Amino acid sequence: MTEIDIQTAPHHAVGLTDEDVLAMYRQILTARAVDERMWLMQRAGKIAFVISVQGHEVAQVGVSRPLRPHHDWMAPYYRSIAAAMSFGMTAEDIITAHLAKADDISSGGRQMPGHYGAAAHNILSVSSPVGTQVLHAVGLAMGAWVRGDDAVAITYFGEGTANQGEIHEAMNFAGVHRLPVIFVCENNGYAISVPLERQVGGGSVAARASGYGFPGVDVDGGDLLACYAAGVDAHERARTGGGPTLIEAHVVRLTSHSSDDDHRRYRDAVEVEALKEGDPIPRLAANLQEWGLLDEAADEALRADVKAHVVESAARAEAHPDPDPTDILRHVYADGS
Ligand SMILES: Cc1ncc(C[n+]2csc(CCOP(=O)(O)OP(=O)(O)O)c2C)c(N)n1
Repeated sequence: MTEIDIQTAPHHAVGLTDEDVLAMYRQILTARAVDERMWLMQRAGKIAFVISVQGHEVAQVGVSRPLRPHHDWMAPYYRSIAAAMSFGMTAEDIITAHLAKADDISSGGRQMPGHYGAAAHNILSVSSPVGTQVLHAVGLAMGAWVRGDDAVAITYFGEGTANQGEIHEAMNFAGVHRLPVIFVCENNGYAISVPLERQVGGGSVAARASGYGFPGVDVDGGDLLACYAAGVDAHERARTGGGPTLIEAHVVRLTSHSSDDDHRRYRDAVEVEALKEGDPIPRLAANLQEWGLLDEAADEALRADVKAHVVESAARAEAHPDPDPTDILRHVYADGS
């Protein structure tokens, strides 16, 4: 491997050890492998619907890393596979949820795929209407403030969702009360088929933050260290009474919006082909090699290990029992069952 000056390694400069960065890389690879496996399972008729994290993994793992699992709170959205994993959900948990098995920790098989939630990991359940989770995160942050603890809430959403009315209400309220909340907008340039220029007046989501009275930060969502540094800064501000931060991470959506969509109907062939160049994973792998943390053989071994772990996780998830149809109304009404 390449020799690198320990004092100048860029990950050390943002406070990450070699082990930290390699663990984050493994998490990113795992989220990608889970996603790819689920597309195969969807095509095989085992999973009804997939909505992908592909292209967003680096941003999610980087920004989420500074948060404290079991202490801070997460209000995710449907692409939050890597974020949910950084709070403790496993590959098996994610796939079990998509298969709607009885012991799915998100909902016992009662939610549609992509609707993560895990009480044991402080992860709120995803709601289908886009944007509702942002108000929930502000509520969580207010709860922490009322209790007087230093918990922070983080929430994630797309730039299309950033235009919903409740996002403005949530951010304004959080700004007025300086609540400990981190808003993460993962801007992939599309809300299903609608491109950015038809969604966001002025083109920038981060720029809106000054109107709510807190910092808005633009970050390259393919740059792990920049995302991590933005997360550290936002977390520190929230935890110490400095109020909210809005992070806009610019990412690519490598797939169609979901398995029910075909992006070739609104992205031309040149754009679809060019997406691969924006894939953050090969870029991160190249960085890790530059920083002396990985060589090609080690990378291949790591990817093979991750793939085997995900294949085994999927097999275990498939073997879990299906829910009993007779208790379909459990958790729907307050009947105590
Ligand atoms: C209130 C509401 N309106 C519309 C929809 C349908 N819908 C689901 S995802 C989506 C696009 C959201 O795009 P964006 O927020 O940019 O996130 P991305 O999927 O690109 O990550 C829409 C319109 C919905 N679920 N809820």
